[in-house]
Amino acid sequence: MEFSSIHHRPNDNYGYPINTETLHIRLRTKKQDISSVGLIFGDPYISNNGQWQYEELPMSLSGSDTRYDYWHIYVKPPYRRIRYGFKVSSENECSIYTEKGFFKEPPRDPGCYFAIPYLHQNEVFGAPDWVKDTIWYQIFPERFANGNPANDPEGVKPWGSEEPAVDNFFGGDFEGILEHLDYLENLGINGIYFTPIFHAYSNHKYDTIDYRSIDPQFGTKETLKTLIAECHRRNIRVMLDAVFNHSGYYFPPFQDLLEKGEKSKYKDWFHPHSFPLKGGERPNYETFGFFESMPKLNTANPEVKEYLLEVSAYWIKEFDIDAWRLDVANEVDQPFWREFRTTVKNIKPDLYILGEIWHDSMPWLRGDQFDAVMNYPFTNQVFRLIASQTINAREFTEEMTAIYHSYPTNVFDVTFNLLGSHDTPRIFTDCGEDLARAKLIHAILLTFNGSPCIYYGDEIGLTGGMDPGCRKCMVWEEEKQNTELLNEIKALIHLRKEERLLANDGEFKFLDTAGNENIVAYQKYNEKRSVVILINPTDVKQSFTLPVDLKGRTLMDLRTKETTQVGKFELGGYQYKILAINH
Ligand code: ARE
Ligand code: CA
Repeated sequence: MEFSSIHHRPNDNYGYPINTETLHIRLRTKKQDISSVGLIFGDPYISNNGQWQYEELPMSLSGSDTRYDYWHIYVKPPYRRIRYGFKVSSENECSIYTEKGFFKEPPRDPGCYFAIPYLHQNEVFGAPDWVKDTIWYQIFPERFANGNPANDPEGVKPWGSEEPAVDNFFGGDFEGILEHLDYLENLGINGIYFTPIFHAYSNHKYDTIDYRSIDPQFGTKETLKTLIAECHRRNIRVMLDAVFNHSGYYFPPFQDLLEKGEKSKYKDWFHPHSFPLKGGERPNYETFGFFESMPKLNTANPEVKEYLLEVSAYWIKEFDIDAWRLDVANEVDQPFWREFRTTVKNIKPDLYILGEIWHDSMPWLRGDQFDAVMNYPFTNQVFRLIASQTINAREFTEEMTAIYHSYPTNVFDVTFNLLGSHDTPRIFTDCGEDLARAKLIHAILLTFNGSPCIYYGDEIGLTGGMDPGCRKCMVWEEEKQNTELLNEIKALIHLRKEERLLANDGEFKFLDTAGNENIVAYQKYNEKRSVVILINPTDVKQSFTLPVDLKGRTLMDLRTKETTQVGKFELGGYQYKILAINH
């Protein structure tokens, strides 16, 4: 038995409440080292003649990555508190794993065990209910549609007449979006994430000049109100982008600092190193990256805090937005985000808070800061599987299993999954403009756990490389759209809305494909029903069998409505299947 690989900690992804009655407990062990695990648990205050009273329940395997096996169990401690340990068995050894180490026999002192002292309602991670039913669509407003030439910025280029550059403008605006809401409704999406819309100098608007005004090239506050009301009428939620890590160069407080230097009353709003302020390659003030146009805000300063929290509240109160996406979220101090959460949730309890973090994000997802993060680890793995084809199905399954176990399941259920964004090359380009692979990667996005997001234009096969290449003008001429891809994505969205299990109304697990390393298989299930998704990421036909517990049963193909028997399967190159079964 490999003792040094056995790991548990009673918090975060290893031990957490799903609700005030139920705990989800996980244990990590070395891959293929342990044959069974039991949970030993009891109430800390119940003993008999000085002997602690405990029960034992078997845990089941919830997945394996490259190095570890993961075991899990749900328990309902009657008094909302628990002490527990693990009975870990291999073929020839058995040991009791506790907070105080390993024992041959279960210790009778509850003080030896792991402790979850009490299940508090306000400590249960809870993202808004509507999120798991949401299919997002990301709009980069300058490039979606130009509905009003009168508000075009100076030097605007005719729509789509040239490649997107760091500094060109095409005149996209709110009226353009309003004109195409029918298109979006028809596509089936029910949430829109807008990259920044506040007054700013650049075409991407991440360099805010005024957090309380709309950029005149996009429209007025009135047009935004109309747009949001129209979205709500169609049951489409609206998410805005909050760029609080830094302001823009032309933000008046920064201009004041530039002008007055040390004497400026805004000195503590930023992080100047010396005076006078100098930009250039290495500015003498802190910035996002080394961009002189993006001076970093001092979010620990109470004045800055108050200012930004008022801004956050303003757009909810006055415009009824449903969500905030937080730019560069991991470079802003966490105490700020805790106050941010309290502020916005007090106004609108079901507001969704999405942090932009590309890395492991557990510290922000403990229920006191964000509801979700942009799931770039997912993006990277589906990219490697289908686009660059640098990993096979088994490796993908292992990588995703590791990601799955790095978060509580209720966090994973609402994570914001994306194939790309305004910060990455276009997925159609990444897939070598291969329609079959583009369809397949969207099939994963729209059947996977989490809340999926489609980057505008990906659905019609828009192309483009790295930023700024990925910010082309949307193509509206039907003859130039990839309608086959569009129809496939529409059908997948429709299915996700129809089949509750696809919208994360159940549990998730990867399935064993009995030795075939080229098939990805996952199951979403509850006591009554299962949906099984099969993916062939190779260009050749694959044969495989599914786990025995489904053998002999009849499955319904949710797309063709044909039925098949569980047994040996065949799946053509780049094909997928979505199958359902009632238990
Ligand atoms: C500009 C030009 C680009 C040029 C770039 C670099 O437009 O063409 O390539 O400069 O020279 C905004 C604009 C960008 C602009 C940038 C600077 O949208 O177009 O780039 O400002 O002016 C990290 C951060 C993450 C951040 C990404 C970009 O962690 O927060 O970098 N994303 C947000 C937004 C961006 C936005 C900003 C931040 C700034 O979504 O659109 O940029 O407000 C790894 C790292 C990640 C890293 C990621 C991507 O995975 O681990 O930390 O993300 O790569 O680089
Ligand atoms: Ca315009």
